[in-house]
Amino acid sequence: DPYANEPRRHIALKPASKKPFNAELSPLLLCENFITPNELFYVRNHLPVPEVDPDNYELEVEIEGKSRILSFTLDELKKLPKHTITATIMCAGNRRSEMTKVKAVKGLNWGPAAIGNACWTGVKLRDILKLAGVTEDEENLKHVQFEGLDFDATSKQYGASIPLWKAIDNRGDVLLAYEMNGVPIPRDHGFPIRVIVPGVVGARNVKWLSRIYVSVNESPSHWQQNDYKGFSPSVDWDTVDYTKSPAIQELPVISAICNPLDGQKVHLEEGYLKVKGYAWSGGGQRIVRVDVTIDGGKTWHVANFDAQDSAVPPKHWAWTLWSLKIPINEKIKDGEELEIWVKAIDSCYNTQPESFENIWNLRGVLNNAYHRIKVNVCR
Ligand code: MTE
Ligand code: MO
Repeated sequence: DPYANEPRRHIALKPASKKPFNAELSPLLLCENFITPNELFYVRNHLPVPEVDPDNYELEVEIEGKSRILSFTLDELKKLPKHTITATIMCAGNRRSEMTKVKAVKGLNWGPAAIGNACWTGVKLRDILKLAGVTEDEENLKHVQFEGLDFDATSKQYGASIPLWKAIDNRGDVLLAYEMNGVPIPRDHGFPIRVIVPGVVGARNVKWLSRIYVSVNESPSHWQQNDYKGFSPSVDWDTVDYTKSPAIQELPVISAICNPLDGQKVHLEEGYLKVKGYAWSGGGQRIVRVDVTIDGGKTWHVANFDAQDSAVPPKHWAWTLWSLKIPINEKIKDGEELEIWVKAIDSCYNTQPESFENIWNLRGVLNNAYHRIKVNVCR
């Protein structure tokens, strides 16, 4: 069993699949911490978790067209200038369970908690690339490929790539991280080294990093070429052509209500309904406003920000936690159903689509329509 040696997991992580292990937290717990505790951070593994001996760990760095291969031990990486960023990572399939209600999609049935926010410490990828002789204005080299130490039954490793500009730009903040919230990165999250590509889809944040390849083309891996891409709602499994869509990198703006839960009975606090959640945008954009409605959009209430990082766009990588007390009209009776909607607006004034119907895609990615939940009022 390739899964015989998996790490222990916190019981609060509810598995969406066990082999490979994929799990998320209850949204109620998720929005309680601006920094998600390591043991509660969602896990998205495509393959068994590799066991890596930190003393024998080596990272290889190769440049297409150059014969020299650099290699770094863990100690050598730790001696390079150390940086810390606070960044949210989100799976492209976060909130898939809502899109699949419109029409079935293929993929893990994620709720709204395939997302987490952490402090990541490590070496700037830019510093490594400079040591390898890669410059800001390479003419032919366009991508940086990453390979993980996890592999499938045919010995194919997990892999992905990002554009070279993101890797080399000082504002890109791409890290080869060895710490998560001040401790060595836990096994499930990529021990001993994982790539943190802030503002970019989870899939490019390669865990258990073994090799960096600076190249002319994108990663040839399945996950770069034939997965993690968006399509028109009219594309189905008979007509899909993966060469026709670009790989997802920066993610669009998203938000979700974490408390109350969909279908919950809610108690009013002195005539008010308390609502809490998160909002986040990719590409280093900051959340500037979160709007909530309980009357189908006739009245929008602006939420308060309970926690937001001070970083400025386009280097704002962390999510925003928000809350709001909505006054409930006395005419609303005990047991009556209320529908709550939320949408967020980012610093580019981009906002979320209203419904899933028009953004539906066969793989169920980019699920960022208004989050809509129903609750029953208890008087
Ligand atoms: N890296 C490797 N080596 N193997 C993987 O399966 N999964 C990716 C990414 N990096 C993956 C990986 C995906 S799809 C996501 S969403 C994030 O890791 C999840 O990171 P986490 O498990 O630390 O939350
Ligand atoms: Mo993912």
